[in-house]
Amino acid sequence: MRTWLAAAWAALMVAGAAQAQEVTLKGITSFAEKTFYSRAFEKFIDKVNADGKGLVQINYIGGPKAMPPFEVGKALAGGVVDIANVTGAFYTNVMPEADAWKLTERPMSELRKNGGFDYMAKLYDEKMNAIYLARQIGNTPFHVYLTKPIFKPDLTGLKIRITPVYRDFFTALGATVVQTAPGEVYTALERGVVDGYGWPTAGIFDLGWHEKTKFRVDPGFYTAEVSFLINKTTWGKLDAAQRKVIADAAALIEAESAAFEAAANTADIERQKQVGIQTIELKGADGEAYLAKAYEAGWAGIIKQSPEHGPKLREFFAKAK
Ligand code: 173
Repeated sequence: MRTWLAAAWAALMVAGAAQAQEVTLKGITSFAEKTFYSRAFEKFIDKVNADGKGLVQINYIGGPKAMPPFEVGKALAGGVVDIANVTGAFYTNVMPEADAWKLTERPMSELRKNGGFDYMAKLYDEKMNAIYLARQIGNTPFHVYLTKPIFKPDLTGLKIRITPVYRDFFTALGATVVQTAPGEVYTALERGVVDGYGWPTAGIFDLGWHEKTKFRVDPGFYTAEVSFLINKTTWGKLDAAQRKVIADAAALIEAESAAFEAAANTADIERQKQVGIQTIELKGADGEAYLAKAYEAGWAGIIKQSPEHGPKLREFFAKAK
């Protein structure tokens, strides 16, 4: 009897030690809830919460109503939130190099092999106490959207809403730039504070900007980036099974991103046309000069912000010339 009890007790203890308690992580998005750039994150959370029953759950705190987008990077670094959906342009105050993701001309699958991803991962570790999980947006260009037409690659005399993504390029094109979070774009357009804004191909319908937009400038430039990050201290406390739930869900989102983005971009270009947004196409030499200036100004800006890492990132990210 004694031996039996002792054995049963010992078995229970072992089971208890092996089975970690379910952990709940705080998740935040820097884009409005249920809008395009939050959608894949919401899908990721649903998957983690389904696959992670008894192991790990994410409590979705929400978007900019819960926390201003430009504060998400600091909150993640400090562990105020555990997991975030955010673009590098929103946390250049913590890690200026993150804005360089916009300049990648190779797919993430290649960057994960050529050393570029590892180089960035080290910066996330050192500068942000963070682990980079997945890039959910990496196949969508940015555009200039306008309320007034232009006829050449020149924004002189126009006031354009920006984030750090567009600052160097639009300034090089002669624009006067005004930085705002996405949540302030509609009002800025409505009040005539700006004559246009930078934004990727998809998503202008989410916050009603199509009502105030007359023109989209093509070609698109750069490659928009939105990614999932997790606080490193949080990650360090998870066991292998908990980490696997998160890493698998994240990998699935990154693998699906190209198709997910292509469908949204095609649909939104069509919808923009339907609502009367005209395309200003910079053709031939004008288009080439526009794109060349975009990358030249973009890299010059990154290298100025980070003379130590900028040139190295350019080697990994830029297309072989
Ligand atoms: O324009 C923006 O707010 C911005 O920088 C961005 C970046 C990635 C996706 C969507 C918007």
